[in-house]
Amino acid sequence: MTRRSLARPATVLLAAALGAGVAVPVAAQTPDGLLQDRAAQVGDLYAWISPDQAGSVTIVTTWGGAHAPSEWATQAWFDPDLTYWIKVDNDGDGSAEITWSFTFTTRLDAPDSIWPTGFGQLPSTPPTVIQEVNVRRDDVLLITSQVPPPNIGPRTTPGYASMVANYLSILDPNSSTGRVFAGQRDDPMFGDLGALGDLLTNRSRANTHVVPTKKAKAQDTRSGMDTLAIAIQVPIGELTADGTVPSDVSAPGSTIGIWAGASRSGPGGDLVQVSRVGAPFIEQWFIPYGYKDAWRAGDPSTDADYEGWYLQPELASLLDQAYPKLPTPRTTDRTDLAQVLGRGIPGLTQTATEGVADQLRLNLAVPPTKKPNRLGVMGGDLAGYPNGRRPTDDVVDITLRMVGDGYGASFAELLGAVGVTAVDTRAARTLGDGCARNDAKAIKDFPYLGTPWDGVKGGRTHKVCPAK
Ligand SMILES: [Ca+2]
Ligand SMILES: [Ca+2]
Ligand SMILES: [Ca+2]
Repeated sequence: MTRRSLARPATVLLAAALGAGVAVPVAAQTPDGLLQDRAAQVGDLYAWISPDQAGSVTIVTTWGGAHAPSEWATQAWFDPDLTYWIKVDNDGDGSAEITWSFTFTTRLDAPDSIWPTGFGQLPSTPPTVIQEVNVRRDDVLLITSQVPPPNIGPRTTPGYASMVANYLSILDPNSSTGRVFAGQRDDPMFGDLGALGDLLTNRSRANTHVVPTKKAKAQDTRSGMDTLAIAIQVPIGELTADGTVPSDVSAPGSTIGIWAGASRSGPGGDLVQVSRVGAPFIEQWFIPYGYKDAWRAGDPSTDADYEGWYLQPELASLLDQAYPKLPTPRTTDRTDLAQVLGRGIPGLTQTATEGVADQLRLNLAVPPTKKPNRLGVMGGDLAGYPNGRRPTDDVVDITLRMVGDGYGASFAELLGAVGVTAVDTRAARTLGDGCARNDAKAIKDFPYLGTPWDGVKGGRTHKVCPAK
């Protein structure tokens, strides 16, 4: 196999997409595709039914990227000029019926102090900087709750792990239901994202890459890093269109679509949407640079414009070029990806009837699994991604295998039974990043994400991660 260039002119890609007969949105006049507004970046979106709260859905979002624990003074605060939000579509039209929004106020209780916090064991100083979160559902204020200080170290924030319980609030005090949390946690995203960014390298199979290097154990390049998280837990009956708790998996009203993003106050005070995330990796791996700005400002109800990028994913071609010894995945007519990622799996997660809509779809009638399989539906576990997303779901491996035509026998069979053509090439089941688990231990109950690494001890970055 000859070595080929991984670079392709954008015009070729655009022509390919246009050839699909699908409308492609007009890119902004000067798109750069770069999200410079770091605070507004949605890291990841998770939604699942936890076995310890089977009547509720937990939705977790992470913000502002990962930060080193010692960088808390500049990285571990929410931006008071942003409106962070989580939306739910419960009738399958791509538009939201429910919006929770989160705005933050920063209070300076000791403006004359040079020190940002007064927590811990210096009794003379009151906390200097206090953040509070105002939680609204459809613009109605539900609660104002305090944000914990970041995990600074044993003198300032001793006993941090048990402290989190003091910062959980009831989401809706009127009905005394649900819970909410906003603050620093371990970044739950795991993966050898550093190697993947280098021409889709799987470090544990680097010898088989078109640019071969010695293979090595995969590293979790997000290990030892913290992030900001906003989490809510909502009773299922408050999410459905008719207020009931669905029990029929195949009923159309059993699945909801979820997405999250942030809006910034623009000139004149209007909110301008600057980011959004539904299913993982759609923006990074499917939407080209010239369209990312428009994508981030968009709404799932108009995502049909982007269907061409699902049907002819550049990622399939890049995987083929990066791993020439693997069977060539289909690079056109990928109705499987448009269906699974953009519309949902018929009978399991399908919501939208027309076009694609980027949402994380969750079937509320599928009971939670006590011992989750990291490959979710691909691993025979119907309570995992792409049916919602649990923090333990290995969305890197799942996505790369779907795109690379390595669906696995049971997932391919499940899709075939509902009329979706999925290909399972045995060799393509090796696609992934060789990293199977997060470094921090999840806590047993809400908000589930692990305790943040403290600024003194720190965490180990690039930690070798388990392959299974
Ligand atoms: Ca709707
Ligand atoms: Ca982590
Ligand atoms: Ca992985």
